[in-house]
Amino acid sequence: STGEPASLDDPAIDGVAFAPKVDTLQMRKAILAKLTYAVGKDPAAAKLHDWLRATSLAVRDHVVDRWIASVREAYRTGRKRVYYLSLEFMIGRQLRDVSCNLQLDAVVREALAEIGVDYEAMAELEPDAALGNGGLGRLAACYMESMATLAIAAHGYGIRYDHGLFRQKIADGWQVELPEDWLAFGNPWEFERREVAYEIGFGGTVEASEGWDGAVRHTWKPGDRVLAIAYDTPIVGWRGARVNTLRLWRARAADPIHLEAFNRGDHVGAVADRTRAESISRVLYPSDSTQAGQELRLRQEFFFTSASLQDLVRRHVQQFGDIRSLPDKATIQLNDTHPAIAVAELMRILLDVHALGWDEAWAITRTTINYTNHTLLPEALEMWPVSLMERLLPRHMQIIYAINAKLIADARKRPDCTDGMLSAISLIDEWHGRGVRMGNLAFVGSHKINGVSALHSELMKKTVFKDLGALYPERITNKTNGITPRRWLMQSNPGLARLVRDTIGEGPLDDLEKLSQLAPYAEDAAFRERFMQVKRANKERLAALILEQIGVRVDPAALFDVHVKRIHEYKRQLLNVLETIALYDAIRARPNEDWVPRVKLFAGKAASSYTTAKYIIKLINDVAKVVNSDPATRGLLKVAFLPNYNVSLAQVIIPAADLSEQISTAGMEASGTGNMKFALNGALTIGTLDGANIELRDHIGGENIFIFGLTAEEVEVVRRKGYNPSETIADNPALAAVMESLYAGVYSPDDPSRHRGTVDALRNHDYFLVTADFQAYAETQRKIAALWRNSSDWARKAVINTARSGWFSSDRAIRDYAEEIWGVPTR
Ligand code: GL9
Repeated sequence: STGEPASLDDPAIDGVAFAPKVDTLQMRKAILAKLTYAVGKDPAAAKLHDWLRATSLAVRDHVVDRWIASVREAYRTGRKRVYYLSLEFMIGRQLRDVSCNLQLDAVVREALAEIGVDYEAMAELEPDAALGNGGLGRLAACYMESMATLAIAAHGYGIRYDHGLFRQKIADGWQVELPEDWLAFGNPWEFERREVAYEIGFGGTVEASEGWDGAVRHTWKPGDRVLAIAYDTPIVGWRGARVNTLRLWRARAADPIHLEAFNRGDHVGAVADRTRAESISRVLYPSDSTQAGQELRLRQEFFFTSASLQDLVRRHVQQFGDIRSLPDKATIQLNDTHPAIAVAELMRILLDVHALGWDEAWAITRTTINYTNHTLLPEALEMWPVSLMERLLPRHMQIIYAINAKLIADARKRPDCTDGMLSAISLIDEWHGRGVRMGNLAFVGSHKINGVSALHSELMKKTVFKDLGALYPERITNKTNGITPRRWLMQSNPGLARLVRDTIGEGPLDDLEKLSQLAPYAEDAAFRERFMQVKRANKERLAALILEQIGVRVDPAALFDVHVKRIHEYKRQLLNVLETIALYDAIRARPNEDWVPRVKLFAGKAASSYTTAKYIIKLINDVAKVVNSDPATRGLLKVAFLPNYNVSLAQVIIPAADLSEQISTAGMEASGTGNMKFALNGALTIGTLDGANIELRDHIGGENIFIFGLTAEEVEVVRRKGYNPSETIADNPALAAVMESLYAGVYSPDDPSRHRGTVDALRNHDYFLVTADFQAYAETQRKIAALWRNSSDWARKAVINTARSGWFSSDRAIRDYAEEIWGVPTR
């Protein structure tokens, strides 16, 4: 009932834009057929969930046609494939994304309208695939979409977690974590591949024997084994340019049950092994760079890395016959160090399974693998205890020691070699009770190592990879992050997308940098009016959501000042809250001043073990409670914390923002990607010179962004000299008053000491330099208020933000990876 079978060998998959030809009538019939025969429901009895499933399946048929064509094309042309290994893929909802990219959105909408189903309400029922924590996981999702858009033959590899990132509830102002259950109603977007199963070993022993050629061969005899089962999700590129595969692994026990134990009456013990094995793919590691449940995490990392490498090596050998050509036909991108064990696992496969010699195996490994670093935060640099590694992965530890010996020997040959250098580059850290430095392992095993913004890449060379970078300077490169405009403009902000199209045509849809053609319209009053009308409509929608979710009424005419991202001290939600309190004090002190009505909107999750971050959430809610119920600031200031920030909520919040808060301590946010999404949607940014904010300023112009605060270099100097926050506080009466009121419990009358720890930390150490940047931040906020009063000037800058953020498309980022790291063509 859908698609022409002939499209399976569609030559257009080589790069020509394509749209399935299907009319509303055909789509309606297809949806009804799916409802009847796949869902098994009578239309008269169908619930919205049933329609969602039927619609997804009807749309999916069009995806499958393109998918099969894409796979065939890769085999036919024998081209190089990109393998993107990531422990996180935060892909969000699929229906709108897929329909938009296949240009089926209008047809689906009309077909459902004819049936009498509310598309918007139905689409809301789809759960987010939240298989990630934050920026790193969302980046992987944007990159998968751009790789398909640019017609790169790419495969994503990760874990199919039963439970994605926890659901956040706010109870009495505190974060409460609830399990997330995205698979509860099944998942129409995945295809289970029972036949694609690999054994993943853990523990056991290594046997050495002499091979036919006299060389020593090692055989790893794992103590236990888990099966990795593949689940494939098609990833559709813009205009169906290509459909790639996201292959996620699920852990299964080799033996589902111990029958003997069961028959003995031990009904629980009979499935204990199974439960243990399957726990590997049970939950997404909830941490955002904090410590935790070590062994299971290491098992997860090895599990998905080994399955992915076995799979790609099998595919390569099957197609090309010879493992030696792997680097010509495959390139592997490690998304952070989580899959860094790939360096040792690929070596093991080449040495022990394919019987290559060390040098040849090492050359193949080192030309095939690349590594992206996403953070310089020391607590996020993975280091596994040597004892744990030796127990769980004995063969890999042998290989790591051998790599290390050669690395050290090479370094010793250098005239400038020092002991300090040797201990810094070593794969083994001897300082903290012996650990394997996964960052160093990833570095030495990689062809290219990239940071995610210009500043971050430079800092990488000066900090974590100072010595390795000096040894191998040609390896470090920068690839500034990007975001997909399909999700972050077309789907999330259809009003703006329509305005762009009406004004400058289709160009930006295929090349986001063509948005620059919008720039002259910043001077056109009628255009600005339409631009701000779109913003206004988005704000009304968000205002309705805020009211519905937390019962706070906000005025869509107010300045929407938005701070949404993971809650972390370095992201400095606290700086924003302190300034909010200062503003509240000022309004009450001078009620007759011409205040700009403002809504301070926050959202974000705190890692479950990160107590300080949880107190920040509670503080925001405490402040909200006081401010929102005070008649003195009615209509002038509202504070709102929206629970359960995720991709879908971001898609509603970001298009409605006037002001984007990107205020991390300079040098600490590797890139940020929210900053790009906001600018694209016409929000102005208040930000520090950190991460990609710097490049954002360079592209949109210093006059269209509000930069404040210490630079990364200044932060370094201030910290080195020893910062004294109490002096800064004493010099700033407004800040001092804020600190005192917090300390006195003005915002926590039920527990006056609740926020004293926060105040003490700021007064005594203030590692994140909140107080140091307070004055500059507060002054910049007043400038922003002044600009807001001149609505045409504000609108001009908003338009320019949209017009000049095309460079931040993930298509640009992926093109750079393709040309400079992977060596694969793009369309
Ligand atoms: C991060 C960085 O902190 C961000 O600045 C960066 O934009 C993204 C993507 O490169 O990667 N690194 C990291 O560990 N996280 C990031 O967001 N954390 C999470 O994803 C939770």
